This record gives sequence, structure tokens and C-alpha cells, in this order.
Amino acid sequence: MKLEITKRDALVVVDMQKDFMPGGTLPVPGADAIVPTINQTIERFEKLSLPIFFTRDWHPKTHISFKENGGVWPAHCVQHTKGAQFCDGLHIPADNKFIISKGVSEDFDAYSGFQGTLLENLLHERGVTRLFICGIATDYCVKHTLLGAENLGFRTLLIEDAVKGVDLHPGDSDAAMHEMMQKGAILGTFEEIFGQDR
Ligand code: VGL
Ligand code: ZN
Repeated sequence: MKLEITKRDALVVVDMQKDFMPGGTLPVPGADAIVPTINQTIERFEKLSLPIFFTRDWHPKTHISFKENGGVWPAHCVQHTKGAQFCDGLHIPADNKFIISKGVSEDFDAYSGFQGTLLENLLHERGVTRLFICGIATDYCVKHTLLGAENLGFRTLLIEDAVKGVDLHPGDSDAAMHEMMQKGAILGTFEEIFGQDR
């Protein structure tokens, strides 16, 4: 494949936070293993001075998605706690990066990075028309962010070996990948999309 990356492209790194890593409160198995590929992707965009958006789950302690508040998830990514920090080893560029906090009000959940955030405006301001998407979890926030982008008219690419799913039910991640393709996403591995040199 090896696509040409242009000024109209941006990278979205979804929820690479400590609580979603092994040892966190809502661990996604193998999430730490994608950090190197995510970093290599970030470096590509950084070298081209293209914008990089880091979404993060940023919940109040009282968030409705938490079991103790009637939701389905163990408490995770509580604002200003260690678990909400970006994971160890994640390369966060000094320039041209944006942190997008979502799920910030107690009575709404937001699996999509577009929900209740300025992400769409920031992309439009910069003339971005195509998004490269990676991160966690394939079957939740990655999927909803990508589908949200497609609904808003962006073209999308999913970097297959730079995502990881929860798979609460076996097969959820595969089904999510299928749904994203059906919606128009291009799926490819890092090497297929960016070529062999890392
Ligand atoms: C996520 C479950 C709950 C995610 C966030 O980032 O995919 N999953 N909150
Ligand atoms: Zn959450």
C-alpha cells in the first residue's frame, strides 16, 4: 500500500493510559506491546510536522460508567490520578500535539474522541480531511472514534498492529474491525501503510 502522507492528514492516538495497561484497573491484555509501533507512528507524523491528537479518558470519581455508580466498568482514568496518566514509554512530542479529554462529566460516557470535545473543530481549523487512528480499545473507544470520524466526513485509516481490544466477549475486536471497514475505513499494518523502515 505505502500511502502518501499529506498536509491534510493527522494522527489520533486513542486512550494510551496507565489504567488500560497490564496492572491498571481496566487492563487491556497486550496493550503495552503496541507502544513501540505507536511511537514509530507518532515519529512519522512528528517528522512531517503534522498534528497529533492524544485522546484520554478523563472521568470524575462519580462517573456513571463505574460499577460503584451503576455502570459496567471498574473505576478507571479518574481525573488527576496516576491511572489516568499516559502510559510509560509513550512518546509525547513537544510541539503540534493536542490532548483531548473525554468522558469528563459524571452523567455521560464518551467512547468517541469527538463526543463533547473540540476535536472536530481543531481538525477543521487545520484543514485535516484524513485521520490515521491507533490506540485502545479496538472494540470501544477506537471503534467509536473512527465511526464518529467517518460520520463527520473524514476519511479514516486504522493501523491494525497499533490497536488492541478488550474482547469482553470473544470476537468483539474482530467484529469491530469488520464494522470499521464496512463504514469505509482502510485497514493496514504499520509496514503496509508507512513502508518497511521503522
Ligand atoms: C474505554 C471502556 C471504558 C476505551 C474507555 O478507552 O476503550 N473502554 N472506558
Ligand atoms: Zn472510560
